[in-house]
Amino acid sequence: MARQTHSFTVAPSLMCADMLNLGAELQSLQEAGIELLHMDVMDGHYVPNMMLSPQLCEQVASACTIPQDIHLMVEDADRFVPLFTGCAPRYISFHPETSRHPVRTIQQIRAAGIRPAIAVDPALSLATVAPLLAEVEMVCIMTVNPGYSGQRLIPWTLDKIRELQHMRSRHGLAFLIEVDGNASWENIPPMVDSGADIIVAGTSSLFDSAMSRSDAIMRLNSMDW
Ligand code: S6P
Ligand code: MG
Repeated sequence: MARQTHSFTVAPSLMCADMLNLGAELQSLQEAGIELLHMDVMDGHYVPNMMLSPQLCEQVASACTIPQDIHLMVEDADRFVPLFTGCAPRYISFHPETSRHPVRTIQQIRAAGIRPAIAVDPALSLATVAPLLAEVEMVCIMTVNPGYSGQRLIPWTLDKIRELQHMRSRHGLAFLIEVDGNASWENIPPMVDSGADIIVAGTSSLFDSAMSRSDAIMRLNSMDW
């Protein structure tokens, strides 16, 4: 049977960029036609690591025109959402178990003119988030545990991408499916075949230390299936 063509958007994970050379990194991503920047926010509580601040997101917004995709990995999503509206991102995603009333958090994001999204931890079942699917513009399936770059894929999370795609078509919904974690040259094809619309590209592909940024972008753009 012929494979179905399914294009995808590459969202570079900015925490994997060379922070001491960030201006040049942003310029080359913009020149390469990148359409979304994945910005990981970590509070040292929900995950045992700390990452990107609101100030940095605002500086990035003034240094380039690539829309931002803010991924909140924080204990209290409601408290963090207002901190990240200043950079006018395209999406804010949060982990629904970090909000007492996730629908209210979604409404708060939408009221700020930002597209609401949820991120699904590997251990969280899709049944748990099913009531939220009609409310969001994007669902991020995490294929590693939140907190760090450079981890290995949890293989059965690929089944969740496929299951989510089925739920979307069964209910006639239109949210995009993003996949985040160990999107390597080997893992991207099964992720996209399973239904990923957006691939978060980190150390496993775009920021692969074994190749130049431009070679990595070229390889990503020419991926064929
Ligand atoms: C992980 C974070 C991710 C990473 C990304 C890095 O907590 O949400 O967005 O930045 O997974 O990519 P890689 O290829 O190093 O796994
Ligand atoms: Mg992320």
